[in-house]
Amino acid sequence: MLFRQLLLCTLIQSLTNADIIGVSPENKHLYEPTIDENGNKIWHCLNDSSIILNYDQINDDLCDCPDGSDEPGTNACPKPPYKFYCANNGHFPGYIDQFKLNDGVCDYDICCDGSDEYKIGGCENKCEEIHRQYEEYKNEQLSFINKALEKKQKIIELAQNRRKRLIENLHKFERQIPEKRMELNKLKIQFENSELDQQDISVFEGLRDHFDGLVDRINSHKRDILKQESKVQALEKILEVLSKNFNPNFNDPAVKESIHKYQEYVSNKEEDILEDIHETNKLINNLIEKAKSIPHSSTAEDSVHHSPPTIFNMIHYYFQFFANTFLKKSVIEYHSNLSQNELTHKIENLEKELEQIEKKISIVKSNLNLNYGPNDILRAYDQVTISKNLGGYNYRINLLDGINQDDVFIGKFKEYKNDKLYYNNGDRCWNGPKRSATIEFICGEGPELVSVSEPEKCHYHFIIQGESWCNPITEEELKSNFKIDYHLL
Ligand code: MAN
Repeated sequence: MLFRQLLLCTLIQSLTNADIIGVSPENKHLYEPTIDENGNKIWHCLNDSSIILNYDQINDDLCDCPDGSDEPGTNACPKPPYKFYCANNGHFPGYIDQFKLNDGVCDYDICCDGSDEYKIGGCENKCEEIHRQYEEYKNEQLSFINKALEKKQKIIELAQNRRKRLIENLHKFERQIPEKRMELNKLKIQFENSELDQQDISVFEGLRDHFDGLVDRINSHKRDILKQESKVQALEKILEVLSKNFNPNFNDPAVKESIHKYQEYVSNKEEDILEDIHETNKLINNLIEKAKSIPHSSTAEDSVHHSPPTIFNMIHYYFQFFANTFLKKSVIEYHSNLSQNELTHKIENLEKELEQIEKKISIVKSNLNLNYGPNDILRAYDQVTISKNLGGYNYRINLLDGINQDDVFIGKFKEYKNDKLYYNNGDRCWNGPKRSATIEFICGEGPELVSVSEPEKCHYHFIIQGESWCNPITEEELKSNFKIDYHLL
């Protein structure tokens, strides 16, 4: 009998030491007793070690410590430092506010073991069933989230492919620019040169003054020669008459010698002098005709005199120099067979083309700079329409474009900021502002519009759910999101 009493006392003693009700295993060490000089078990308040209590003052329903640390398992102190610990064996532990202890309500969502009502009782331990529900919920959640994350990955890949394609297009357009500019410069040079070609004159026209002077000169020489010739002919006539009619009987040696020399002169006289002059005339005429048929193409020196080099010719010159020196290949042709009109047309078209390419580059660049959310994920929703009839209105949402409520325009996509999409500049409300909207996203099967509200007049708030907004879920999140199905308890 004595032995049994001793055993019970020891058991109660050890239980009291080990398990202060409401204290979690990790805080247990804070509630270890100390033995004073008289051999009594004592304990110090947690926030003030100068306050010493008898060990049995813990959970005696009287608040002794300023921080309430002496009443972890009762509702005696207003704000104890730790919540009441429910062990919930077979499930996960819970921590409940002390004011909910022994209030006649079984708070199974926190204490499935019913320990929050340990004094009153009446709360059966439901941990087994609740844990079964939790496991079921957890498995459903994990299987959904795994599938959702797979889908999200595909959506991210789609978004990134779109980004990649945009970048490729940007590079393609950027590569076209120098090609087109070079082509344009070539055409401009050709146009410029065609202007010069038009001004081009034949060699004859260029040297006309010289030719005219030369011809005048030759003609005047010809006239001189003919004049001289007629004088010579007159002289010859005189000498001829003399040589035929002189009287040899006078025996004048001077006359005899002169007549003799005249006869010698006549027998050696060349008859082709005039012919030579004709030849010269013919030569000059041929030269003139030839000169008329040869176009005058200016040499570098000439162009300095005739027209100063333009910027295009200079660019061309240096480009050609570079190309000849480094590329060993001439790229630009100076002249074109096209007419000036055709060249002008081509230049205008090319300029338009360049302008369009530059515009496309700037559109693509600003698109690439837009914030489309983490991983650019919203790019995947370009051209996607999310529609739903809610509250009597049919909503059509194009995330990256705009929102419609039946025929009313609610707003144009403005930006993505702080995980939300903003829309503005919608149709004006009667006697009110222009319509605008905000979209918030939640994780779920989708994309689906799950709710719409109008928190302020004509400002709408939409909630869209979809896998794109799911993230890996932690055990802690699962535990806090879990809801008991009380019908099954
Ligand atoms: C329409 C709808 C409503 C809006 C009113 C404002 O009925 O667009 O959402 O509140 O106009 O007049």
